[in-house]
Amino acid sequence: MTPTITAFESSPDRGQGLARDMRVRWALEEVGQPYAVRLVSFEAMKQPAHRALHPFGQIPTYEEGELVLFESGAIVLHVAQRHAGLLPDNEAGRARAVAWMFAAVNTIEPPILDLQNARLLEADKPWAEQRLALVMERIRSRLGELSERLADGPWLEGTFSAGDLMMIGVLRRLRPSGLLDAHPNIAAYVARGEARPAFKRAFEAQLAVFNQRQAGH
Ligand code: GTB
Repeated sequence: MTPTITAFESSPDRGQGLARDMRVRWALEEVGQPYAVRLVSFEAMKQPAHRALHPFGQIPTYEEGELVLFESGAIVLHVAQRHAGLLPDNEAGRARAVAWMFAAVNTIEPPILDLQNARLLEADKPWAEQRLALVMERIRSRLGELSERLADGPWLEGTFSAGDLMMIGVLRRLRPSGLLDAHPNIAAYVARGEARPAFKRAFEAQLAVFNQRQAGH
Protein backbone atom coordinates (compact mmCIF):
# COMPACT_ATOMS: atom_id res chain seq x y z
CA MET A 1 0.00 0.00 0.00
CA THR A 2 1.39 3.39 -0.98
CA PRO A 3 1.57 5.65 2.08
CA THR A 4 0.48 9.28 1.89
CA ILE A 5 2.36 11.98 3.72
CA THR A 6 1.50 15.64 4.19
CA ALA A 7 3.74 18.61 3.51
CA PHE A 8 3.44 22.39 3.33
CA GLU A 9 1.56 23.64 0.29
CA SER A 10 3.80 26.68 0.54
CA SER A 11 6.86 26.11 2.68
CA PRO A 12 8.30 29.25 4.29
CA ASP A 13 11.78 27.85 3.59
CA ARG A 14 11.29 28.45 -0.16
CA GLY A 15 12.49 25.02 -1.24
CA GLN A 16 15.45 24.57 1.10
CA GLY A 17 14.00 21.33 2.44
CA LEU A 18 14.10 22.45 6.06
CA ALA A 19 10.54 21.47 7.02
CA ARG A 20 10.11 18.10 8.67
CA ASP A 21 8.45 16.33 5.77
CA MET A 22 11.99 16.24 4.34
CA ARG A 23 13.08 13.59 6.90
CA VAL A 24 10.11 11.42 6.07
CA ARG A 25 10.63 11.78 2.32
CA TRP A 26 14.32 10.92 2.77
CA ALA A 27 13.54 7.80 4.82
CA LEU A 28 11.00 6.61 2.24
CA GLU A 29 13.52 7.18 -0.53
CA GLU A 30 16.25 5.32 1.38
CA VAL A 31 14.09 2.19 1.63
CA GLY A 32 12.67 2.50 -1.89
CA GLN A 33 9.06 2.92 -0.79
CA PRO A 34 7.00 5.04 -3.22
CA TYR A 35 4.73 7.55 -1.52
CA ALA A 36 2.05 10.10 -2.27
CA VAL A 37 2.09 13.65 -0.94
CA ARG A 38 -0.92 15.72 0.04
CA LEU A 39 -0.07 19.39 0.29
CA VAL A 40 -1.81 21.39 3.00
CA SER A 41 -2.13 25.10 3.56
CA PHE A 42 -1.52 26.70 6.96
CA GLU A 43 -5.27 27.24 7.21
CA ALA A 44 -6.20 23.65 6.33
CA MET A 45 -3.67 22.35 8.88
CA LYS A 46 -5.75 23.81 11.70
CA GLN A 47 -9.08 22.42 10.46
CA PRO A 48 -10.73 19.39 12.10
CA ALA A 49 -10.02 17.13 9.10
CA HIS A 50 -6.26 17.60 9.47
CA ARG A 51 -6.34 17.70 13.26
CA ALA A 52 -7.92 14.25 13.15
CA LEU A 53 -4.58 13.12 11.69
CA HIS A 54 -2.34 15.45 13.68
CA PRO A 55 -3.49 16.62 17.12
CA PHE A 56 -1.27 19.72 16.93
CA GLY A 57 -2.36 20.75 13.44
CA GLN A 58 1.07 20.35 11.84
CA ILE A 59 2.90 18.51 9.09
CA PRO A 60 4.14 15.90 8.44
CA THR A 61 1.56 13.13 8.84
CA TYR A 62 1.70 9.62 7.45
CA GLU A 63 -1.28 7.51 6.38
CA GLU A 64 -0.95 3.89 5.42
CA GLY A 65 -4.29 2.09 5.29
CA GLU A 66 -5.76 2.27 8.78
CA LEU A 67 -2.55 3.56 10.28
CA VAL A 68 -2.18 7.29 10.87
CA LEU A 69 1.03 8.68 12.33
CA PHE A 70 2.38 12.08 13.23
CA GLU A 71 5.81 13.19 14.59
CA SER A 72 8.59 12.95 12.04
CA GLY A 73 10.72 10.77 14.34
CA ALA A 74 7.93 8.25 14.88
CA ILE A 75 7.22 8.14 11.16
CA VAL A 76 10.88 7.59 10.27
CA LEU A 77 11.10 4.85 12.92
CA HIS A 78 8.00 3.15 11.50
CA VAL A 79 9.45 3.26 7.98
CA ALA A 80 12.79 1.96 9.27
CA GLN A 81 11.14 -0.92 11.12
CA ARG A 82 8.97 -1.88 8.20
CA HIS A 83 11.68 -1.93 5.53
CA ALA A 84 15.30 -2.98 5.36
CA GLY A 85 18.03 -0.38 5.04
CA LEU A 86 17.73 2.07 7.92
CA LEU A 87 18.36 -0.08 11.00
CA PRO A 88 21.09 -2.66 11.69
CA ASP A 89 20.14 -6.36 11.73
CA ASN A 90 21.24 -6.96 15.30
CA GLU A 91 19.15 -5.92 18.30
CA ALA A 92 21.86 -3.90 20.04
CA GLY A 93 22.67 -2.04 16.83
CA ARG A 94 18.98 -1.23 16.33
CA ALA A 95 18.72 0.08 19.88
CA ARG A 96 21.79 2.29 19.35
CA ALA A 97 20.34 3.70 16.13
CA VAL A 98 17.07 4.51 17.92
CA ALA A 99 19.05 6.17 20.72
CA TRP A 100 20.62 8.48 18.12
CA MET A 101 17.17 9.25 16.70
CA PHE A 102 16.07 10.36 20.16
CA ALA A 103 19.32 12.30 20.65
CA ALA A 104 18.61 14.16 17.42
CA VAL A 105 15.11 15.29 18.40
CA ASN A 106 15.50 15.44 22.17
CA THR A 107 19.06 16.67 22.77
CA ILE A 108 20.29 18.42 19.63
CA GLU A 109 17.08 19.87 18.17
CA PRO A 110 15.68 21.76 21.24
CA PRO A 111 18.39 24.46 21.39
CA ILE A 112 18.20 24.77 17.58
CA LEU A 113 14.48 25.49 17.90
CA ASP A 114 15.27 27.95 20.69
CA LEU A 115 17.63 29.74 18.32
CA GLN A 116 14.93 30.06 15.69
CA ASN A 117 12.45 31.30 18.27
CA ALA A 118 15.01 33.79 19.62
CA ARG A 119 15.60 35.15 16.13
CA LEU A 120 12.08 35.10 14.75
CA LEU A 121 9.69 35.48 17.67
CA GLU A 122 11.64 37.09 20.50
CA ALA A 123 13.89 39.57 18.70
CA ASP A 124 11.89 42.57 19.94
CA LYS A 125 12.05 41.58 23.61
CA PRO A 126 14.32 43.59 25.94
CA TRP A 127 16.16 40.39 26.92
CA ALA A 128 16.55 39.14 23.33
CA GLU A 129 20.31 39.70 23.06
CA GLN A 130 21.14 37.90 26.31
CA ARG A 131 18.81 35.04 25.47
CA LEU A 132 20.36 34.68 22.00
CA ALA A 133 23.86 34.52 23.50
CA LEU A 134 22.79 31.77 25.92
CA VAL A 135 21.09 29.74 23.22
CA MET A 136 24.07 30.04 20.85
CA GLU A 137 26.36 28.86 23.64
CA ARG A 138 24.14 25.81 24.29
CA ILE A 139 24.25 24.89 20.63
CA ARG A 140 28.04 25.34 20.46
CA SER A 141 28.42 23.10 23.46
CA ARG A 142 26.22 20.34 22.01
CA LEU A 143 27.98 20.55 18.65
CA GLY A 144 31.35 20.26 20.39
CA GLU A 145 30.21 17.08 22.14
CA LEU A 146 28.74 15.63 18.98
CA SER A 147 31.89 16.47 17.03
CA GLU A 148 34.01 14.66 19.60
CA ARG A 149 31.85 11.54 19.39
CA LEU A 150 31.65 11.56 15.60
CA ALA A 151 35.44 12.05 15.35
CA ASP A 152 36.49 11.04 11.83
CA GLY A 153 33.78 8.40 11.41
CA PRO A 154 31.56 8.60 8.38
CA TRP A 155 28.41 7.94 10.47
CA LEU A 156 27.49 7.90 14.15
CA GLU A 157 27.74 4.12 14.52
CA GLY A 158 29.86 3.17 11.53
CA THR A 159 27.00 2.33 9.19
CA PHE A 160 24.38 4.80 7.98
CA SER A 161 21.12 4.43 9.91
CA ALA A 162 17.86 6.20 10.76
CA GLY A 163 19.87 7.80 13.59
CA ASP A 164 22.09 9.58 11.06
CA LEU A 165 19.08 10.49 8.94
CA MET A 166 17.38 12.21 11.87
CA MET A 167 20.60 13.81 13.15
CA ILE A 168 21.49 15.23 9.74
CA GLY A 169 17.89 16.34 9.25
CA VAL A 170 18.16 18.32 12.48
CA LEU A 171 21.67 19.70 11.87
CA ARG A 172 20.76 21.01 8.41
CA ARG A 173 18.61 23.63 10.06
CA LEU A 174 21.77 25.16 11.53
CA ARG A 175 23.53 25.75 8.25
CA PRO A 176 22.38 29.37 7.77
CA SER A 177 23.69 30.21 11.27
CA GLY A 178 27.28 29.32 10.34
CA LEU A 179 27.60 27.34 13.60
CA LEU A 180 28.35 24.09 11.75
CA ASP A 181 31.50 25.61 10.25
CA ALA A 182 33.26 25.45 13.63
CA HIS A 183 33.34 21.65 13.28
CA PRO A 184 34.60 20.50 9.89
CA ASN A 185 33.77 16.87 10.74
CA ILE A 186 30.12 17.76 11.42
CA ALA A 187 29.92 19.90 8.27
CA ALA A 188 31.37 16.97 6.28
CA TYR A 189 28.94 14.55 7.97
CA VAL A 190 25.95 16.67 6.95
CA ALA A 191 27.33 17.00 3.40
CA ARG A 192 27.82 13.19 3.29
CA GLY A 193 24.16 12.70 4.13
CA GLU A 194 23.06 15.26 1.56
CA ALA A 195 25.18 13.50 -1.09
CA ARG A 196 23.20 10.27 -0.73
CA PRO A 197 21.06 9.58 -3.80
CA ALA A 198 17.98 9.08 -1.62
CA PHE A 199 18.48 12.48 0.01
CA LYS A 200 18.83 14.09 -3.40
CA ARG A 201 15.61 12.51 -4.67
CA ALA A 202 13.74 13.66 -1.56
CA PHE A 203 15.20 17.14 -1.87
CA GLU A 204 14.23 17.42 -5.53
CA ALA A 205 10.68 16.27 -4.78
CA GLN A 206 10.10 18.98 -2.16
CA LEU A 207 11.85 21.57 -4.35
CA ALA A 208 9.46 20.72 -7.19
CA VAL A 209 6.55 21.75 -4.93
CA PHE A 210 8.15 25.16 -4.43
CA ASN A 211 9.02 25.57 -8.11
CA GLN A 212 5.53 24.63 -9.26
CA ARG A 213 4.03 27.14 -6.90
CA GLN A 214 6.40 29.82 -8.13
CA ALA A 215 5.36 29.03 -11.68
CA GLY A 216 1.75 29.57 -10.63
CA HIS A 217 0.49 25.99 -10.87
N1 GTB B 1 7.71 17.42 16.50
C1 GTB B 1 7.01 17.52 15.24
C2 GTB B 1 7.66 16.59 14.21
O1 GTB B 1 8.84 16.28 14.37
O2 GTB B 1 6.97 16.14 13.28
C3 GTB B 1 7.05 18.98 14.80
C4 GTB B 1 6.22 19.21 13.56
C5 GTB B 1 6.36 20.66 13.10
O3 GTB B 1 6.94 21.53 13.79
N2 GTB B 1 5.81 20.94 11.91
C6 GTB B 1 5.87 22.26 11.37
C7 GTB B 1 4.47 22.79 11.15
O4 GTB B 1 3.59 22.09 10.73
C8 GTB B 1 6.59 22.19 10.01
S1 GTB B 1 8.28 21.71 10.18
N3 GTB B 1 4.28 24.09 11.41
C9 GTB B 1 3.03 24.75 11.20
C10 GTB B 1 2.32 25.05 12.47
O5 GTB B 1 2.77 24.62 13.55
O6 GTB B 1 1.29 25.73 12.38
C11 GTB B 1 8.96 23.18 11.05
C12 GTB B 1 9.56 24.15 10.07
C13 GTB B 1 8.81 25.15 9.54
C14 GTB B 1 9.41 26.06 8.67
C15 GTB B 1 10.74 25.93 8.37
N4 GTB B 1 11.36 26.88 7.50
O7 GTB B 1 10.70 27.70 6.90
O8 GTB B 1 12.60 26.85 7.36
C16 GTB B 1 11.47 24.91 8.88
C17 GTB B 1 10.87 24.01 9.74
